[in-house]
Amino acid sequence: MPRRTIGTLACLLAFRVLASPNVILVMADDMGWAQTGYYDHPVLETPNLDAMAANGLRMDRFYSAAPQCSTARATVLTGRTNDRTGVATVGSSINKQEKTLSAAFRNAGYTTAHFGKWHLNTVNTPDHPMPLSDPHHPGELGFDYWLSETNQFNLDPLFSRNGTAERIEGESSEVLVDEALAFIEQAQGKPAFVLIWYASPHRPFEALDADMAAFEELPEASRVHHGEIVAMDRSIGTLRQGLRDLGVAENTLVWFTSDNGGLPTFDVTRASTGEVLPGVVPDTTGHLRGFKNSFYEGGIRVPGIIEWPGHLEPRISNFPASTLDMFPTLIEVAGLDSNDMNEVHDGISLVPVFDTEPPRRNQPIGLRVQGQLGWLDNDYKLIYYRDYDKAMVDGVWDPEVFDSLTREWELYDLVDDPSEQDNLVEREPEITARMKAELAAWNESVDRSAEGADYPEGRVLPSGRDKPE
Ligand SMILES: [Ca+2]
Repeated sequence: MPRRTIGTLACLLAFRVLASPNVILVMADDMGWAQTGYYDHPVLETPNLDAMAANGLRMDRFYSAAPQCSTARATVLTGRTNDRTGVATVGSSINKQEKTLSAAFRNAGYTTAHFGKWHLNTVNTPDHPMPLSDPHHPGELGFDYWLSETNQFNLDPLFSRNGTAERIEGESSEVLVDEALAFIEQAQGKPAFVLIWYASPHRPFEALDADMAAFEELPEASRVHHGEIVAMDRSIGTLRQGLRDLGVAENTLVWFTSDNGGLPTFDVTRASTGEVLPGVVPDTTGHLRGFKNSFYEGGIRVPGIIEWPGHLEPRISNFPASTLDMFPTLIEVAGLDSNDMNEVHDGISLVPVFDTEPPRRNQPIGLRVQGQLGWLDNDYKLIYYRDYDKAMVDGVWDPEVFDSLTREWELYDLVDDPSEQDNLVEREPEITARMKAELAAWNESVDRSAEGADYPEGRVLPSGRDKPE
């Protein structure tokens, strides 16, 4: 081969390496916004998340675009609000007609893998975490490799490895990171797109004794819950060190977040089973109002960090951003084909935020779950909402009381009033009217998507493995 051709190839190869970084999306499950050392949590230390935040883009106004597990995960994988995708509520599955982030990476030559909690499938059998007969397992949505469980796991987790049940000894967050690092090491020169979706610190809680040692003063459930975060944080340290050891840290973007806000401080009794779910103390959301399932900030604002050594200067951002932005951002970061993203989508690329603080976000963040609506536009958030927590009756969450609540319009200035104590709907009629109109137009667009208007067939095909007619 002529020397010049070799040189050109080397250049092309170097560009290719730079243009196709590994991408690892790491997501905690039910970790509240305030549950990090870098926000000065009163009892919890998270040295590895703190180091990642100090070495990356720490986003202090990062949102999950839905306040619960399945709906939030749908926004990550499609770049669209959950109701466009078929994921109306917890346990729903993504329509097969959706264009997914994993498929976009695979089409661009990446090897793709999912590790951990999935919760976008419908079959959940007691003896198998996710059989191949499940038509919505990760392999059906663009993942080459998967070690997954429908929902919860803790110590010595039972996973489905590409459809085969396998129990693995160890703490679950550490198991997931070890497996993900092994996958990246074995990628054989291909760039890797990897999801690490922890089941921590979600209920049921289970932690190693050593990880709970610092929390002896806390009630039992809170002690174990925090112990799960300690293990998860340690696994993040293992991940960061592992990438350095493999020599790929500077060619790997790692994006950490949580799927929804923190757990309530009060006990909740499940009306259906009578099971008491103990509250978690200290407070999981800091000064933010509400918890998981809520459209208040405590339900949706979550930790957000992007680390990409050598490509992204460490800084702290207050730019409002969400899980809907992951798909457009990664198209730009990894040079994916924009035709591999659904044309109607809800986020924006955050690449400009990597090194500057844009004065405004031009695309508001829409929220829509089970008839409740939200429109987050820079400083303001408008919600049409009934407060989940108002359905607590003598410590028991009552679905009948919840159904009887009427939805109300609420407007908050999130900068002046981050705890959302002062409803401005009456005092700011112009802002309210403008945001209501924008929200109404967006809501109609989501209705059209939900009916299948964005798909080539013009309708939603039956789910499962059904092929277009
Ligand atoms: Ca969750």
